[in-house]
Amino acid sequence: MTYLTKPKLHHPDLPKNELGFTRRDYEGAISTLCAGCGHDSISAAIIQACFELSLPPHRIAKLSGIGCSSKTPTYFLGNSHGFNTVHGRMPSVLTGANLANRDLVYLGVSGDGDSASIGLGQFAHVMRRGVNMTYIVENNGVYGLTKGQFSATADRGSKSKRGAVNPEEGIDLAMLALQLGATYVGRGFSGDKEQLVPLVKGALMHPGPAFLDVISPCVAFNNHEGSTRSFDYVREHNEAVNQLDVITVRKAIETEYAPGTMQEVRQHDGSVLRLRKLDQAYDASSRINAISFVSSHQAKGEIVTGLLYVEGDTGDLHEALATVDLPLNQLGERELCPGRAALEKFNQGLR
Ligand SMILES: Cc1ncc(C[n+]2csc(CCOP(=O)(O)OP(=O)(O)O)c2C)c(N)n1
Ligand code: SF4
Ligand SMILES: [Mg+2]
Repeated sequence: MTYLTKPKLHHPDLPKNELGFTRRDYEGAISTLCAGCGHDSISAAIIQACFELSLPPHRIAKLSGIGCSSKTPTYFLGNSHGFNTVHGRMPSVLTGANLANRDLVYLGVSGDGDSASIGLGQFAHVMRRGVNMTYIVENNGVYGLTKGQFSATADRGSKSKRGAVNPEEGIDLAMLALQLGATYVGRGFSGDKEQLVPLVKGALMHPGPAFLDVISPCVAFNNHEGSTRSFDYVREHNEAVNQLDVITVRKAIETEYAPGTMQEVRQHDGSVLRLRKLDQAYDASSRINAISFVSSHQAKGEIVTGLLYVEGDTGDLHEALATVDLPLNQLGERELCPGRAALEKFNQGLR
């Protein structure tokens, strides 16, 4: 058996969301990851975010590559669409699915090996093309599934469990996403659910390419002294710049903040992202500011977390390509097969 189903018993008083679903309706099979793995906390945050946003499970498509992180979609959203692709190829499959059916909410889940090594080219192009999706990398600095080799996000000078020192520069995927044009970029930590759940909610509501780098310690191979992806190291070097509140259009905006302590971003669908600034100097609406702030803090060994950058009113790949408004499976035969004359005209246009 490759997965274990959960018993269907529900407590009758479990809180329900606007659709009448409980949190249990957003869960998946029982996790077979190592006890304490950061990835399980990210799955819990995704479940919480989808439950709180009252997303209809059948309208979500979850896609992943290969790795412990890429196995996790089995453990959440058991009533949603799912596609487990080849190692590093999730972005192209997600792009194709999104182009065929723009009505679904796309959630790509990947690992640092999956996205920063074999899948780096795919990662770059899905960001620069502006695919409307939430892309989460569960970043532990190692290839967990194949027993703990350094991945391309491991910091130079960090130590493996057996004491080997990583001689290569690490890739910061959040910085890359910023440079490549993602319009919502955040960094979270699997050990900080209070920060992570709103980051995931904001990403799911965002109408463009949203990227989250979530530091997620691997307790089996990368949670020792000398690692820069251990629970202790991340807690000691975590520099949170803001705390996010996601206000959907259905909810009234009430909270008051002192001037200068809050940054508000209104999104395309009317929802509002409110950033309670923890660092007064941090401006999440400037891509250049985000790049310079994150890199200067990185040089001091600090891990900057929070919503690093967001653009309010953004377009996506469908807008750039001027595609049809309806998903392909809702088009009739006439639109899908307009006849020989239309094909001839189209071919002439390409000559
Ligand atoms: C084409 C191909 N090459 C190599 C592998 C072996 N492999 C499986 S998972 C993996 C790395 C996984 O690392 P990561 O994406 O960081 O996920 P983690 O297990 O750390 O969550 C590798 C190299 C593979 N499955 N397919
Ligand atoms: S090997 Fe590491 S990444 Fe994989 S399940 Fe265990 S703790 Fe998690
Ligand atoms: Mg990994």
